Amino acid sequence: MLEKVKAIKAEIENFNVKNQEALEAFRLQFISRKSVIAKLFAGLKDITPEKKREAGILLNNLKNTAQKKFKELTAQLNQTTKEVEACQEIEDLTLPPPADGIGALHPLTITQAKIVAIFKRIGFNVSEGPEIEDDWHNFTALNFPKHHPARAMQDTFFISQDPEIVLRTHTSSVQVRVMESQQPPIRTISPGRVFRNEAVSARTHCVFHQVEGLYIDTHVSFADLKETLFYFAREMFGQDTKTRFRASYFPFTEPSAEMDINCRICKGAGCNVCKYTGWVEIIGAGMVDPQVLENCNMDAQAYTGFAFGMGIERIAMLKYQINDLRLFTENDIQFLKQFVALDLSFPALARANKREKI
Ligand code: 2U9
Repeated sequence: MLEKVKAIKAEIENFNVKNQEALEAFRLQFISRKSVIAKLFAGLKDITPEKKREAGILLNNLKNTAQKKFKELTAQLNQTTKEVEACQEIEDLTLPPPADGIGALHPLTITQAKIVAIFKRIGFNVSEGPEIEDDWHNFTALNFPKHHPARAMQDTFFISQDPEIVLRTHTSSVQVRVMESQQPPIRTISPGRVFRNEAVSARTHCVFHQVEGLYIDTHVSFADLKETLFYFAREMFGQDTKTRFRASYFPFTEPSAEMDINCRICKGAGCNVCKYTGWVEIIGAGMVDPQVLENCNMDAQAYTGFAFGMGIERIAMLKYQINDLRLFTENDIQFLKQFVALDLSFPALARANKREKI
């Protein structure tokens, strides 16, 4: 009897099932009423009472082994069936796997697209130009004469000293090129990357992005400038946004001003961002200096113009409450993926965001 039990136990342990039929065969052979184990139990009646107890323990053990194995084989078969069914759901196994999230729009891309869309609605077009500029387009045409202290306002990366070739410190250089090649009316904005020789910190970076704007025509006035920037501020930050102008200085505009909006973060209560003033600066602006118009072959008697400039990082920080400039370049996925579903009302962004769902 012991030998027989051992042999059956080995058979049970080595049993494998590939399908439902094999599982049923196991059940019939080891579990059912007509199984080999049931037959061994039936034979107990012919054993002497002394050996019956020992044989009973042995057979109960074998029965438990068979039942445990049956449970395992059933679970294993269910799992295999699920996997096979999942594979069958894929119609064509030779197809490349679905894209696993192809990324999101960068918050600076979103912010730039919003700014561009706002100005496009009021008739501005977009102009682009080189990041590597000559001294004329980056400085001299914009009223930064050689050795003028204003040049020190924009710490510059030089590509070469003679001739002076620089990484552009602002995208106003693009607008000098526009004025040299086009006649008024000119209504253009220039978004793009600019470079300044500054240490990287939470508030400054050596590479950042700007949108500079220019409007040249007959009778363009400071009132036009103010209304344009008021409109921009309300479209960008909400219709309840308050604005104020302060006098300022830029070499290329006269008069010059800076525009503040009421702090969107503390709503005027006072916080770190607004340095407890309730106001934050978002834009520099002014009437284009007649000398700059002349430098760019425009008739300064016939035409006037306004210009403005803003840092895209600064607008994005205020809009999305980002407190460290370095986050824009670290590419931390946790930071970046927060911006996926924002602002689907902008067609270009909605199109780009749709790709995320592939
Ligand atoms: C031409 C003539 C004048 C563009 C202007 C500013 C004022 C300005 C800064 C904002 C923050 C740059 O990113 S920032 O550091 N810009 O304050 N930009 S007026 O003036 C022009 C542009 C083109 C031909």
